[in-house]
Amino acid sequence: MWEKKMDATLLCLEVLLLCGMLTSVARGLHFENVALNKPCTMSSRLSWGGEQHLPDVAVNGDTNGTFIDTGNCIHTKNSDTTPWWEVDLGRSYPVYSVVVWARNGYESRMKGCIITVDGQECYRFDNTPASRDTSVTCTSGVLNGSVVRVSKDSTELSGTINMCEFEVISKFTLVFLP
Ligand SMILES: [Ca+2]
Repeated sequence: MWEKKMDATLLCLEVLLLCGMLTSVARGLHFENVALNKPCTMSSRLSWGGEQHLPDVAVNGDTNGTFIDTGNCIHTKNSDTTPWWEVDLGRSYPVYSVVVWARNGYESRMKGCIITVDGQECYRFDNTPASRDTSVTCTSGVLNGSVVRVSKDSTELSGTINMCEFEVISKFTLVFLP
């Protein structure tokens, strides 16, 4: 009888320990925008605004959707029939989701855009997003890679890539906290 009581006590302790570990794990989940302030390049750049609208403004942390005068959004040339923009994360990350902030009133320009991770297709915007900020996950699941690119099919009515912020959300290794 005494041994059974001890077994039950140990079982209870193990359950409590497991619950405690799970709580710690939950606290340790860490998501981060790994594209923030990383180097970017793009196929062409609209000349409005001089040095404004450089490729890096899409990862400057500012989601403001006003294009003119803010220099906060990228815009490929209207004549560019194979436009693309990409960010180099510096090393390989698991890409859990991507958040795109379109230009105010120009959400339709996201239609036709294809997001790739090291050349692997992550997501294709078959339709105009319902809102200016859109969070998507890769259709085929989490992809690993260091270069995340947005490109567009030149047959789309508006071939321009015009967006104000692009976030790559990655999850880091679990951290056990007290
Ligand atoms: Ca921005």
